[in-house]
Amino acid sequence: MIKFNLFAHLDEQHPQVSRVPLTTDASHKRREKVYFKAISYTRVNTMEKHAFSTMTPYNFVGKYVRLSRILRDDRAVILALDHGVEHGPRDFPIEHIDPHVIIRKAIRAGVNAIMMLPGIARLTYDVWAGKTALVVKLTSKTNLRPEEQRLLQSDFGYVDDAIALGADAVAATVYWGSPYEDAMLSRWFSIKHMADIYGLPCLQLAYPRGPAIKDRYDVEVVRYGARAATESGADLIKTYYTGTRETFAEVIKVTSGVPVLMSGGPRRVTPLDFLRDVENVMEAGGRGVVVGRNVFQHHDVEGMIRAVIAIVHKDVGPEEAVKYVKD
Ligand code: FBP
Repeated sequence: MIKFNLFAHLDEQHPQVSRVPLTTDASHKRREKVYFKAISYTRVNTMEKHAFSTMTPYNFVGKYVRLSRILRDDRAVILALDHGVEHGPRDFPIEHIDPHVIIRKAIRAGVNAIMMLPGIARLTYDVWAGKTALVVKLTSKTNLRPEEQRLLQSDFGYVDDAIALGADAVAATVYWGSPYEDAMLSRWFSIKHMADIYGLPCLQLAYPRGPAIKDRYDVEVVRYGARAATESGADLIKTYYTGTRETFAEVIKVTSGVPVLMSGGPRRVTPLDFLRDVENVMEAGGRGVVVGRNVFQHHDVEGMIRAVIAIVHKDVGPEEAVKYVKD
């Protein structure tokens, strides 16, 4: 989560901690934990507290606080619910056409966060407020557009809207390789610029897609997108599953510790097929999933989410986890 030593100013006061080199994610986490503990409790002396409170910007703390509402034990299961625009209402089985129904079930199952567009967040706050974290997606497009325009996502709200809604993070898509990459990057950076000011983490849907890309799930292509997302300052990356544990591990390697979450994708033939993918992602070093169709197109949304949570958070195997799902 923390990619560089934001606590450099506290190192001098903690030589025993700062001696440990910051080479891995775990070492970053350890140092961050020690310092947070140090500044949180009265057993530190006033000088240290003073140093922290005067040198750590508010927005850093805000980003940390919000990320920790989404990532539990450094991992997350996020429900994606922007399909009404991205694909149209036909993505939803009739029993799940009302977003309240899906959200209620997802919350009962214990989902860590829900990613949705501002309009749906507004309509459903009575269900999710105070029960799960909110990721507001600020770009989208419909498939009603002419085909060539579908490689571009438009503004679907602003960072102010996300803040007004009480968001814990914002999200935006970048189609790496699109002829509109330039416009999407401008959008990404204007969102990120505002979000950074207010301490809102930015999730990037890093989707390689464009005329030069023959196979968007190819490991080289996904790796490239994930690396580009890292270099564009994403706090969380959501990207395509490359089909195997080994190839997905290659993707994880290029993000320098920025958490990578698997994008669910079209519904798999059986729940077990999907749960096996989730296990592979976790074994490869992924930090969880952002999933839509594979859970809400199943009649047992709750069971599917419970099964995914069991794998992501409890290291349960897919054959065991699938028992949560009712046929
Ligand atoms: P799924 O789990 O259903 O694939 O949802 C992930 C997601 O990125 C959604 O956020 C978005 O609506 C959809 O996939 C976009 O799908 P497509 O691949 O058709 O652009």
